[in-house]
Amino acid sequence: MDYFVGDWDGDSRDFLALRRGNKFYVCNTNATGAPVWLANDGREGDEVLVGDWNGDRKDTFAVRRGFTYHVKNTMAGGNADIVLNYGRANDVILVGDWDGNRSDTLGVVRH
Ligand SMILES: [Ca+2]
Ligand SMILES: [Ca+2]
Ligand SMILES: [Ca+2]
Repeated sequence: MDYFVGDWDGDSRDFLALRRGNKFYVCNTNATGAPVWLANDGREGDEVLVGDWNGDRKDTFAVRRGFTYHVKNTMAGGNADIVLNYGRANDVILVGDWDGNRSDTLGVVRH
């Protein structure tokens, strides 16, 4: 099981999400309600990145396979909004708002 932290609903409070297999579960509040299950096409073993890719203040997932990234701007299931190739397959990738425009992008670390 993998855990992620992000502001999924854009209320500026970060909360937990978790992944079990190819299913994502997202919590938005401390309330005891069951987490929201998200259909997702992630595969076990994918690396998952969290960021606000489109600057709407809501964090969403991007799934990495090698140097291909499947970026989603919503929590709905289905195809990625953006598919891009970046860096090299064994790069260490960091997510951040490097230019201060409120949208997150990828950065690469090479040793
Ligand atoms: Ca939130
Ligand atoms: Ca967003
Ligand atoms: Ca940015």
